This record gives sequence, structure tokens and C-alpha cells, in this order.
Amino acid sequence: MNNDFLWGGATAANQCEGAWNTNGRGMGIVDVIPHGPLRLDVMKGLYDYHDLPQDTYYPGREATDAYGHMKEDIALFAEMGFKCYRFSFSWSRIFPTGLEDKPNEAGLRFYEELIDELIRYNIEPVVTICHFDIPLALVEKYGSWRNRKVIDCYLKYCEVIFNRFKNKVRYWITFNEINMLMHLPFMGAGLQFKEGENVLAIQYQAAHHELVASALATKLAHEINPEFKIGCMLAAGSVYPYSCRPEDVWQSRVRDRESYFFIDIQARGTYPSYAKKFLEREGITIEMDPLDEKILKENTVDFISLSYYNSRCVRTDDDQENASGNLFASAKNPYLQSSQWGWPIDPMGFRITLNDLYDRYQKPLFVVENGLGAVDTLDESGEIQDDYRIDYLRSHIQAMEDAIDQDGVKVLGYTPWGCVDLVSASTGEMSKRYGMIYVDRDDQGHGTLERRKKKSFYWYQKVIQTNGKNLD
Ligand code: BGP
Repeated sequence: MNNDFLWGGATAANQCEGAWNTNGRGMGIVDVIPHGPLRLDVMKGLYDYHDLPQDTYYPGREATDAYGHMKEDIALFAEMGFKCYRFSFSWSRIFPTGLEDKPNEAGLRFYEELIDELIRYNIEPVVTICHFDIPLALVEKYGSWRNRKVIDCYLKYCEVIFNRFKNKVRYWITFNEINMLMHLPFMGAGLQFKEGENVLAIQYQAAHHELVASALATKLAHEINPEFKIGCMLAAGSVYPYSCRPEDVWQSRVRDRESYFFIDIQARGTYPSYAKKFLEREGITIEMDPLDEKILKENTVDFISLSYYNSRCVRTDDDQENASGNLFASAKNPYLQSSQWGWPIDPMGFRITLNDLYDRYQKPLFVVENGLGAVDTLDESGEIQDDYRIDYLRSHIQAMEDAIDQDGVKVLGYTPWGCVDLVSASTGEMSKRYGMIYVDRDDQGHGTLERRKKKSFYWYQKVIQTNGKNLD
């Protein structure tokens, strides 16, 4: 492991910040994503949030109040020894509707204080510009990313933050899990669909707009500060064939390409041939401006960031797919145990995924999410003995180290997800916890918000101290 390896942790504004109507923040999509049975359909863009019942609980609005606990949380990260911290800006805190000419100074000041606090502890900020986040006004006015005009709104936002934090932030990620747009289109990209619309065509058009926005942001970033490092971000996890039946093997490639599609464009700069053929077969024509192809070609990313929770698996002899409880369709892999939420646990899959991505792109990788969502309970003395989480992290860090040391994969850093407990993106629950720091809050929004160190806190502290050598 290099000495400059960036050990840290990751969060995102939409799931931890709260303070949804504080200091001029406008509404964002997270503020209308409910807890409960309608959540999934809202996140898929199939249920209109305007129709939600009056008494709906929206867990993202207050979340874990990372806004109000900013200094306290960062002090704990520093105590764990973080070298970096990945977090996201809330777009609507800076441009409340996305349409203003001038940013909301109070919003910018909050992030400035946060960044200054990190720098004070020598923690490198890693900023996600858009993590499942868009001002709600842009959804209402333009239908979000389906409209090309949103590219300009995004660039205006980028210009402001790049200039403001020009000398303080080096690592930027343009869109979190850009491929989530295909799975949870409202949560991922603010897309909603009306009956009879061609959903796939809208998704690919919106994806094109995000890809052009990402490339233009990369261009702008490099103009403002050539030292900036700009990354894309993939919800990764290689797809295994269930058997060596050639059909299974082929289908696993097809599935992988559904995700690679995005990164192929962001890292290599052109629409891949398989995607052109696929769109042609589906009768989808993406509307492009004459300069789009040139923009994509000339402005590829500097690094590839990814989340890895599990591998996926595909079989062609059985329709009973998606048995894994995950958002990505997957057959159940009989060789793997699963988490309490049915997500397979596969550290070797992590090594495979890192190798697959590095072989394909030959650009540095940055693992910006990994971890185990689990229920934590306080014992009689108020301690949280989360050995299950330590086991998960240990085996995954080992797999990453194997990829680096044995296979020569270049990895810039590792930031486990939800280092301080936060609201789950898929379920809206607090009980699905990832953190090394416990937050006292439950699924209904009750609790003191008090922070408490778990056993994994001390374990990870030692991992960082020894630069990943001591994983015991
Ligand atoms: C990724 C997201 C995160 C995060 C994580 C864990 O998809 O980028 O925002 O939430 O997954 O998923 P969940 O919260 O659904 O357990």
C-alpha cells in the first residue's frame, strides 16, 4: 500500500444532512421520497409524489442532522485517522431551485466551513457534486434530466463550486452511481414517467444529458484548476454466469455492459458499438447536439470511482430471477451468504470487480463505497459489538489489497459507506446501518441523534494507523 493511500469514509447530503429548509435551502428530490410501502414506486418514477398521503414521513428531511453535527462528526473522523472524507453537496442548498442566477451564499458558507474543518485535520475532501440529488423545481419545470436545459443548470452550479473551492478541493465526482438512472430513475435522476411513455428511451436520453454534463463539467474543472481530479462513479459489481452454459456466460456480459455503458463513455469518450446496436434494435434515437460527440471524446475522466457491495449473477434457464433482494436483478448465487437485507457477501467478487474495471479502463480506481448494512443493538453497557461489520470490512479490504498487491490494480483510496450511520437509500430505514459511528435515531425519526463509537470504530482506526497491514 502506498503511503498516500486515502483511507476514509463516505456519506451523502441526501441521506445524512437533514436541515431541509434551513438557511435558504430549496427542496430536493430526497424531500419527497417517503418511508413505507410507496417508496419503491416513487423511486422508480412510477408513483407521483404529489399524490402521497398527508401524513407521509420523509426520512431524508431531517435525516441524521449531519448539518447540525458537522464539527462533532468530523472530529470523530479525525480520531479514526481519516485521510479523506467523501461527502456530497446538496445542489438545492446552493441553488434552491436550480434556476437562480446567483447562488445562496449561506449554503456555500456551510460547505466552506465543512471543508475548512476537514483541512484543519488534514483530511482531504472528496466531493460528489450530485448524489441522488436535484432541486425539485427542475423536476417540476423541466422533467429533470430528460430536458437538455438541465445541463446548463448543472454547469452553472459546477462553475460556482469549482471557483469557490478551487484551492481547497482536489477530488470531484460528477454523478453518484450514474447507472442507477436505469434502476431507480426518480431517485437516481429525478425522472418520472407517465403511462404510455417509452421509459427506456427517456432513460437513455436523460443519461445522454448527464454524460454530456459530466464531460462539460470535467472540461470546466480542468480549465479552472488543471490540478483538479475528476471522477465518474459506478454502482459496480461484476456479473457472474450462473453456470458455464454459453448462454449464461453471454448474458453475464450483456448485463455487465448495461453498467459499463456509462463508464465506457465517461472514461473512453465514445458510445460503444454494442450500445449503438442495442439502441438501434430498440428503435431509440438519442437526440444529440452536433458538438456532443466531440465534447464526450475530449473530456474523459481522470479516475473511476465505484461502489461495491456485492457481485451479481445471471442464469438463463430460470425466470425466477432477482432472488437476492437487491436493486439489480440477480439470480441467487448458492456459494454466497447474504446480509440481513439479502445482499450477497462476496469479497472475492470485489477483487474480480476491481480487476475487471482496471483491465477495461486503465485509469486509477477509487473505492468510494463499500460496507455492510446491518441492525446494531446496544448491549447492557451501551456498547455496540459489531463484529459482523468488522468481518465484512476485513475481508473486503483484504480482497482490495490483493487486487493492489497481487494484481497491480491502481486504487487511490477506500471510503466505506455511511461511516456515520445514515438513512438507507433503498429502504429509507435507519435500522439498516453501515457506520462505525452509531447515531441514535429510529425508522420513525425518533431519537436523540447522539453519536456513539462502535467496536468497528477502534478496529478501523487501527487499520488506518497501520496503512492496512493490521486487519485483525
Ligand atoms: C448506494 C448509494 C448510497 C447508499 C448505498 C447503500 O447505492 O450510492 O447512497 O445508500 O448504496 O445502499 P442502501 O442505503 O440502500 O443500503
